[in-house]
Amino acid sequence: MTVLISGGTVIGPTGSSAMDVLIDGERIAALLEPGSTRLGSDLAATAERVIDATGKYVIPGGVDCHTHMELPFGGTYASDTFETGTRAAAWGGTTTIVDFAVQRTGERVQDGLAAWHAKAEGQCAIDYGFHQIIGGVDDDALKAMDELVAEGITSFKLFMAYPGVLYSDDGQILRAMQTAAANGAMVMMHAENGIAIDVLVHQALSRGETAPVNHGLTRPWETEEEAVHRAIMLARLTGAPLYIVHMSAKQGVATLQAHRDQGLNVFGETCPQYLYLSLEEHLAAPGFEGAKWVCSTPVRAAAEGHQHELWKYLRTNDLSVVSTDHCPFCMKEQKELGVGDFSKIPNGIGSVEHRMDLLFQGVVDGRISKERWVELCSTTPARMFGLHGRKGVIAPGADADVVVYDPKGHTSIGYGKTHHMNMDHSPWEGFEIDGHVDTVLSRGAVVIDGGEYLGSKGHGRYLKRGLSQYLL
Ligand code: DUC
Ligand code: ZN
Ligand code: ZN
Repeated sequence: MTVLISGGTVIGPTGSSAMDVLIDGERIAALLEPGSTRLGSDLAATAERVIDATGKYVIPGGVDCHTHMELPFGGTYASDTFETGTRAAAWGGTTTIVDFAVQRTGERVQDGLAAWHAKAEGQCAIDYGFHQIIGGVDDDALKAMDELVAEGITSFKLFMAYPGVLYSDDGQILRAMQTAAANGAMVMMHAENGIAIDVLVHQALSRGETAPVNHGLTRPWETEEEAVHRAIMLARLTGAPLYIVHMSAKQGVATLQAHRDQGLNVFGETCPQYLYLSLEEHLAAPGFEGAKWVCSTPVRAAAEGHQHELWKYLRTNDLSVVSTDHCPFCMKEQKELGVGDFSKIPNGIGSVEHRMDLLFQGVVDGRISKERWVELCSTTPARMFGLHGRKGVIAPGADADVVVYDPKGHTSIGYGKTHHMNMDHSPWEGFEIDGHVDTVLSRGAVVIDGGEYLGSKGHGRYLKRGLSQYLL
């Protein structure tokens, strides 16, 4: 099928211009000046479908490089399946996810990966790739890292938190980084000092401090900054590239910035929850309500000024990517596991549907430019994780993953309003966005159009990824 998206403003990281976009099958065939006759005197008459984007933005579909569909966590599972989670992503203008396959301590890496393929295959509405969590670094796991790079899994997440579950000690991190330095893979780090945090958690509980707010109080910024610094030192020592996930402490990003300024291949990611939510307003909400916003790293105190600083670091590129860390849990029977003990609340917030809108609000509010919006949400994550050329750009030859976004539209986020994630509440209840996802195409197929879902389960394909484009 040929599709012509006409009359819109095409946005990329380096600028915006009035262009018509011609799609042929699954790929973008051409960008044309409006009214161009180079490919025919009346292209609109020959295209099988014309989408009128007059007054709208035409952007590359969102690339959310940090999701956890069906993640086993804290005795339960993240509540979105690949089917429900990728459908919700499509509603919000995200057309690619990179999810985390899990190897837990004692399991074979290849078995963890096979389990993730089995969960996702034939279920997804949009294209998907995998990172691999290495929860048990040993000789076999290190060998598996080399094998996986050849299979298109070119990034590995390690945890400095969650002792006894996914935690790697410094020696394990060092060995995994040496392997990555040799095979070209990216090391992704959950940078929190889990050993210190576990002591603080234990002490808080023994004092009877059991409410959700204690989740944040027992993970103070020092525990993040210390781990960020240690991870960077180990990366420096080994020569491995390092991407620090879900950064929320301004001090951690300041440390990252200092080492980026020295020319190290170290990168930072943040998520909408750390830009908009706070310990005071959300985690400390009355009763058990704060459990909705329990995630790790935690949402931090507005009084400490993290949120404002993180927006600044998005502008300076010390934070290069905004992902969601989508890890949804219902209140009923899931978050409720932690009534009377905050440490038993499953960690995670669902946002896969709202990232593009939430960051567009940052454009409206004058915090980032519209070009930076596209760069943070689409182009850089694609380049960072080996999808450049296919995803994250509107250019001839790229996959036709395109969003027509209405900057004059409006989106009311909330349960029973705009909400397609498999959750019994919205962590974004009441957020009003001065923009709207109108039309979404995934590899040339219209999946969202005028408030209707037209996609199908199984349309989404597995993406074998290359190495990061940011490395020499
Ligand atoms: N953080 C979360 O909030 N959830 C899942 C895993 C993680 O690191
Ligand atoms: Zn993490
Ligand atoms: Zn995560």
